[in-house]
Amino acid sequence: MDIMAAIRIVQTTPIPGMKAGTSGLRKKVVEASQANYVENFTQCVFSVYSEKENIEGCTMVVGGDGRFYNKQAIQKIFKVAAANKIGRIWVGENGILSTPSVSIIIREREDGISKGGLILTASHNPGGPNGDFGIKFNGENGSSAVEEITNKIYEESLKIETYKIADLPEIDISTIGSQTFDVEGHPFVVEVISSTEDYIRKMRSIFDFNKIKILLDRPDFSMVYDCMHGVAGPYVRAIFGDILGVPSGNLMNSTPLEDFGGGHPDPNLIYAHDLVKVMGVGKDHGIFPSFGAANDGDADRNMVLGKQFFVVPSDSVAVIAANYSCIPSFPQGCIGAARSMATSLALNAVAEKLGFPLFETPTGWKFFGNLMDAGKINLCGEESFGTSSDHCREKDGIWAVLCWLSILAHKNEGRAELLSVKDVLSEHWRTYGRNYYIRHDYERCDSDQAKAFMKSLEEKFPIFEGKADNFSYHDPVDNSTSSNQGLRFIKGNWRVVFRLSGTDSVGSTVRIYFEKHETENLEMETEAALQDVSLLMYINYLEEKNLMSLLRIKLIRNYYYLALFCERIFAIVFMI
Ligand code: G16
Repeated sequence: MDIMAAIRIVQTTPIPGMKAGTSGLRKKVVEASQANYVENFTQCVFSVYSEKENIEGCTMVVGGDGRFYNKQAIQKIFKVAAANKIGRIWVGENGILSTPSVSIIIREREDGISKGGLILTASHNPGGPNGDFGIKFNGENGSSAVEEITNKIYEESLKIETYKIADLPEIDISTIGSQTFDVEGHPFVVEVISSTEDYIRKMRSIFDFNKIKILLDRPDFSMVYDCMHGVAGPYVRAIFGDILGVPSGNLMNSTPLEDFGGGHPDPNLIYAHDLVKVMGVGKDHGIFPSFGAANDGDADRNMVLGKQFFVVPSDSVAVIAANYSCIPSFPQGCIGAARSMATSLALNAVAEKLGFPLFETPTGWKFFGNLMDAGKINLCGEESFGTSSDHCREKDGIWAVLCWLSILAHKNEGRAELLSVKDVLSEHWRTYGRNYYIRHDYERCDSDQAKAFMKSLEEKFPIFEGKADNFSYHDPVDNSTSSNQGLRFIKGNWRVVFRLSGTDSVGSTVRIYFEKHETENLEMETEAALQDVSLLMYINYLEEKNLMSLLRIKLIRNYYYLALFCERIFAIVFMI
């Protein structure tokens, strides 16, 4: 007989700060684990969503990146969901589901019957009791909720007085199978599903695994994958280990850990240092693998490396666009692409030459969803290590790695000598030019100071001799406008962008992006190529007072800036 559970109405009070950032709510565990936090948020999601959709008896997906506090949060979500008359929850085994796999399950499992899902992730942010926790709501199309919805959830969170909860027992999520409860006459089913099955099926339908295997079996090719102890591990072991035959020793950090092994699960040159070392990036000689890849905590970001070589994410999406027809499910190539404004213009060069439309959106994957739903694009990418297509409505780290392997497999067909990742990039730059690109981050700045700093920059617009503006996006599909999305300074072949991060759990991060397009000097060091651009900005347009207060916090970690700073001092001394 089904276990019976009663519904209770619990008195609560609003908890400030439940405003979604670039992608959902991200908070320190200490804050998110306070009484009523998860219940308040979940109740607000269901209250807002039920105004739009009839959710009684519906199916929803729940899962996340396996970080600390997810398991407790999942049990709380079950209780609130049952009391709000949700009919069934698909939860990943042990609560594990990567962000792109949730999107695929929402869209495709049982013909897309699900009305949406809750993803428990703070993405690339560190985990553990002192780390971050995150929760976000994805709608019926598998995409992160749009601002209209997240703003309503926030408004609701400011006035919430009660939430509903079903008195369910602790539900076992470690074994695949279903458990049914009788919640005051309504059936409530928790179905524990395989974390990987739906995702692997989808990847098989997109890629030619046999062709990729021919590349991986070449005696002159080897690859290493760093899962950074995030959620990618089970997917990577199944696809790259079991199906494609990559030795298990080459699949690094592939067990998901609640604290990501104490690391920062962000696949970039700083935090994916194990992989960077294995691949010999920055080393002159040695024996290194031909291909390296890494994903972040929830497996939606990707980093691709060649032997002693780093692929800049903005270049990565441009290379994929230029070679899209190498991937079996895109025989027509790119029908349209989108990039966030801060992402380099490398994709524009491909769009121009190959003649497909290009959209420039604000930062945040959710902005791509409308364009995909309207059939306007089938590829998108961001500088923040995100790339994906319309096969789901999230960025997809493993998909991007498989794209790269498909391109390499295609280009190496019948070749005696291996065409490397670096060779692919050099060929790309010769055809489309090269966008030298670098990002500087000033983390954990005081939020008021960071805002004042941005304001002081806007005040410099009139004295800037190029074109400067505050980016605003008009969505061509739903006609909404998102303004204040970053400051652009453009002059000739270079561009500098400033924006505040939307993924901080504490304080503010100022991001500065430097870019320069070159058609001739294609093999320079990035820092050297951009030196004049960054120096010019730092010397002429930054408010010294604001910059200094930001830098006091960050100077030590920004070695590159330190070098520039010294040069600046020399330059000033020299001018005097
Ligand atoms: C999230 C969004 C991305 C966005 C990134 C930028 O990534 O999903 O679309 O590019 O944030 O973050 P910020 O605002 O800090 O620059 P993720 O991987 O954290 O979900």
